Parts: sequence; structure tokens; C-alpha cells
Amino acid sequence: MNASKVDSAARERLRDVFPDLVETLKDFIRRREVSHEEYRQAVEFLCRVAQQDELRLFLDVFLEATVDQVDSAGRPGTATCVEGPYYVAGAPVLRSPCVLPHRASEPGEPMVFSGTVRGTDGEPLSGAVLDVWQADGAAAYSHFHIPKEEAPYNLRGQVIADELGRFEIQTWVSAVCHIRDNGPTGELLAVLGRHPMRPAHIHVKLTHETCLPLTTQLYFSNSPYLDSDVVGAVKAPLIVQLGKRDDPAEIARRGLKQPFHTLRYDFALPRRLAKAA
Ligand code: MBD
Ligand code: FE
Repeated sequence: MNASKVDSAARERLRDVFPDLVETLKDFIRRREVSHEEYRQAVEFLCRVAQQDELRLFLDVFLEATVDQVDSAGRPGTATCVEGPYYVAGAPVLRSPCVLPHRASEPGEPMVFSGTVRGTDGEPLSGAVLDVWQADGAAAYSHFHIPKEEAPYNLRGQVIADELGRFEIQTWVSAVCHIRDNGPTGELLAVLGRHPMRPAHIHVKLTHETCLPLTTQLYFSNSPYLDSDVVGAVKAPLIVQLGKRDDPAEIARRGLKQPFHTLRYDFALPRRLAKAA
């Protein structure tokens, strides 16, 4: 961290909480009688996590769901969920209805994700932006598991809802995700006797100038691992049952060759606190 870039409120907060964090770890070392050798092994382990570019993954797997729970306590509207390590800013801006960027032969089954974005007061949010990202039908995220050059922003987009807050996004059903199992994070999970799986999901960050931003995920109700997510991030109101459309005219109109799944969700965003006049 570059101290000169930390603003003064953040410095004040850091001075308050960092010593507490260190004390918490020292207390752990005393209680568990951590040996010098164990300490050196832990340092080496964390170096390997960083060298293999898994620091984000490692922290998000073990800690982000708790941060989300604390940070969203008492928040009205649609439930929040963790961002995870695979968000990329700057995805193509698309106007609803749209198809997410994809390859000529995108694996898996097509899906149409639609719904509305409203304030928690029920008013439609004209022009709300849904920044969507997801794994493909083979569990790969673009920019991380599919090279950037091969398929830039594959299955990612910043989708603008219409004047009534409605959106319709054509994409593909994402596969069940598994955390890389030949890296240090996967090795640790194996030692802990935990599987490296996340249930199938799609991520979205919603923004509108009058509302608090919302980062969340939707989970498909037919997916395995809903009750044993390695990240522990699943929340019941975010589990959605997929539908299916097999009407030939509708399939043809969308340029598809097979029936498609449907995912419907209506989002509600809390308003920002009105500024004092
Ligand atoms: C993922 O796809 C994810 O969403 C999270 C939170 C952690 C690891 C992989
Ligand atoms: Fe994910």
C-alpha cells in the first residue's frame, strides 16, 4: 500500500484497526503455540499464493463472504453477494436487449436473462447499468482462463436498462465453477478435506445515479453445491429456477438453433441518502 495515496479518513481508520488485527494474530500464535518452523512455512505458503497470482482468489475464498455479511447488514432491497476474483472493469457497453460478447462456437446452452431494476420504493430505474460477468459453459472466465487476445470480454458486458428499468440479456448458462486445484489455494482446501466447487452462478453489479450500487450473484436452483459453496456465499433469495423456451419461432427470431433457458430476476436498489440542503 502506498501511504501517500491513502486519504485521511482511511489513514485514521487504518491506525485504529491495524494494531487490532496484529494483536488478534499474536493472540492466535500464543493460543495455538505456533512454532517458528510453522511460521516460516506459513510465510512460504503466502509467497507461493502471491507468486502464482492467487492472492485475490485466496482472500476471496476464505474471507469475502464474511465481509459481505458485515457490510450489508440491515441493507434493504436485493441481497448483496461477494464480487470474487474475476471481475474486470471496462466491459463493452451494450443497450438492452443485447447479446453478450461470445465466440462463434460458445460451449453450453443459451440463456436469456431478463427482468427489471427498481428502487426499493418500487420506482423503475431508467438507464440503470447491469455490469454482468460469468464463467462460460466450460467453467472458464474470460481474461483469466480464456486468453484476453482470444476472446476479449467474453460473456461480459455493461448493459443499459431501458427507460422502464427493463433489461434482456442473451448469454449462455455458466457451468459449475471449480477453484484451480493445482495451485496453493486448492492444495490447502484438499488438506482441509474441502472440495473446491462453487455452484453455477452469474455475477452482476448494478448502478444508477440515485441509488447505492449493488454487487450480487444469482445461483441456478438445479446446480449442485448450493449448500456447500467453497466460498460460503450463497443466500436463499439469490437462488433462481431457470425456465425453458422451446417455441421454434422465438428460437429462430434469436438466431438460435436450440431451445434456450430463461433466467428472470427483478432487482431492488436502496436510494442514496438525500444530501442535506
Ligand atoms: C468464483 O467464480 C467466484 O465467484 C468467487 C466468489 C470465488 C472464486 C471463484
Ligand atoms: Fe464467479
